[in-house]
Amino acid sequence: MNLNILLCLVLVATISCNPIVEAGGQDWWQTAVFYQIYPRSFKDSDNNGIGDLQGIISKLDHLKDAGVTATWLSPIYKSPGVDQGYDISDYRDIDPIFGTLEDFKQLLAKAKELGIKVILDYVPNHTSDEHEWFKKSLENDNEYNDYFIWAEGRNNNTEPPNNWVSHFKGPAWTFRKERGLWYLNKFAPQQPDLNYRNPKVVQAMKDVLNFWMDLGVDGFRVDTIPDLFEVEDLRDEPRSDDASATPNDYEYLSHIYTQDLDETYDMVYQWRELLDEHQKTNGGDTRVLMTEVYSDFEKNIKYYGLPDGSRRGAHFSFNFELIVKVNEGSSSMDILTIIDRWVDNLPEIYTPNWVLGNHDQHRYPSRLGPENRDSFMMLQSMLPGVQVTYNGEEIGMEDGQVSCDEGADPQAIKNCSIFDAVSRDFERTPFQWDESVNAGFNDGGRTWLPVSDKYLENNLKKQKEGVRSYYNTFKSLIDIRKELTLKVPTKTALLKESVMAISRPINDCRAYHFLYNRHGDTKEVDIPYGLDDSKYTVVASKLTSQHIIGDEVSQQIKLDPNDSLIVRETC
Ligand SMILES: *[C@@H]1O[C@H](CO)[C@@H](O)[C@H](O)[C@H]1NC(C)=O
Ligand SMILES: *[C@@H]1O[C@H](CO)[C@@H](O)[C@H](O)[C@H]1NC(C)=O
Ligand SMILES: *[C@@H]1O[C@H](CO)[C@@H](O)[C@H](O)[C@H]1NC(C)=O
Ligand SMILES: CC(=O)N[C@H]1CO[C@H](CO)[C@@H](O)[C@@H]1O
Ligand SMILES: [Ca+2]
Ligand SMILES: [Ca+2]
Repeated sequence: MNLNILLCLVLVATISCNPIVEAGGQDWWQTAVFYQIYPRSFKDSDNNGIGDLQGIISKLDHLKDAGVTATWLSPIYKSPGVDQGYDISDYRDIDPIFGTLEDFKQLLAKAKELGIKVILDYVPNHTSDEHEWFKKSLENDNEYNDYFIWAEGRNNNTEPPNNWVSHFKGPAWTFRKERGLWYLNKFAPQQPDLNYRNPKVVQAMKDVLNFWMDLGVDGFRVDTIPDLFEVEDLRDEPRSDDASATPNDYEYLSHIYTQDLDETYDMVYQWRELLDEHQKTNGGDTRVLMTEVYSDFEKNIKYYGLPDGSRRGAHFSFNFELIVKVNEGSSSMDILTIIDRWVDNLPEIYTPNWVLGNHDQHRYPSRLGPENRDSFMMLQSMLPGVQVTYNGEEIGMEDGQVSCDEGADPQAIKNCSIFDAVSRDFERTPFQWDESVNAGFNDGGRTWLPVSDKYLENNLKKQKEGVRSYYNTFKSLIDIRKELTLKVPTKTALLKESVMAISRPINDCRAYHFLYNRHGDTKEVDIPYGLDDSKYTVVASKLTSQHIIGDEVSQQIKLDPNDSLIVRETC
């Protein structure tokens, strides 16, 4: 029995006691909102069109104001920019377009002052071909010759060593006459894959993590991790069952020898040990490791660690199900099935998490219908565990409008006939701060992507002034979430075929209930798991709802089509 419960039993006669909320020793990150900043698009301090660290510093108060306690920044490392910061030429320095290491230290200091944790992106799969390590490897320097994956080609070295295909199409190998060998690049040729079978590489990359933690960084988000290891003997991959793929397409092969290898999980577990060790040695709060994996549930949970917890990996591995499996047409039943799977099947020692958007996916108000944006905002906040919010979601930002000639996404602008289908620029347009020129992103200079036309009707300043606004909803949801610790059960129900319900009973006398009538007609439903004689107060509702915050409702409640709300039950 834990001490809190014991204390409660002792005190219960005299003091009202709530062991469920108070107990548990929940760590800072477990129900936190992690706010992803895409630095290029957040705030441009020097009016050169690209967001930067001083811009972020000047807007950290916004995070504080919104109630956010942790932020993760998309890559800010020194990079030639072939793949928008995912080709890193120095893991220990800031790219000049974003600022300097001094700026970053200033950012950390200000964040610390405001109580906001700072998480950095970690891109371990490959460096830039301009990284010192690669230059030395190219010169066959003894120390570095094995830092990358070099191999002799087939057919007397005239063809790549095997049939592997790059994510960006074509052979995953590039020939360099300096060494007379081919190197592996699973993305662009300017992104040589690091050789994780070389212990020196493993150590050098661990040193990078320590470098940033020594500066005060609170954790890392690891970019698409499955590609870390490949089989050592470089054997050919078999054909996939995708009949429409051509040999140049990544989808042509089944990636059984280049993705999700056991060694990759082990490396994640090693990084976790390193983070834990850093905390043990230097004190302070938990350093958090989060992994980005677009794989199925079974693979994804292996990144968390072994099922019995004997080895731990990521504190959480992003759950993208609400992105990849939910669309505008999804029924309440479809969505609840997805939620139940995570809630019911994630081993209890692990913490669930919920993501609605990021810099690689169309913004959810555009994907799921602008009309449904606040319903999904409420849904996400009522789910157990970590919430991940992409910058702009707190004001319900939709995708911007970008044409191919204004675009920047390197894979998309290569071929304008596929731009609309594949570009990620739409979800990366500048943050909409206010109604001034360029939405307050900068002082009217150029902007690296066009500012959305919608900024006059939708910007942070306007939403702060509104009584009912997405931003105000977002803030009040963060307050509610403070009560929804991991100990609070999550109960789902489908009512009258179209209404989804999520109940979070905190104790016998207090619960939150989320109801969402997706499609269908007006429905009258009984709040499930609620008691007849309880009091029900609306604490959040869709902006167009007839149910206004503060209204008292009965256990039986009427919901218009697409209406949603959260009620607090008290007795
Ligand atoms: C293999 O390539 C080398 C270098 O280009 C050439 O000298 C040699 O003749 C080739 N051998 C065969 C068998 O084609
Ligand atoms: C409800 O939302 C769906 C999806 O966005 C939309 O197609 C439909 O028109 C909405 N229904 C009403 C009555 O607003
Ligand atoms: C551009 O994409 C279209 C549509 O997939 C394709 O037919 C065309 O060959 C591509 N052009 C180039 C230059 O790759
Ligand atoms: C594990 C890893 O670093 N993967 C990255 C490989 O490169 C692509 C393209 O730059 C990134 O998107 C992945 O995150
Ligand atoms: Ca700038
Ligand atoms: Ca690799």
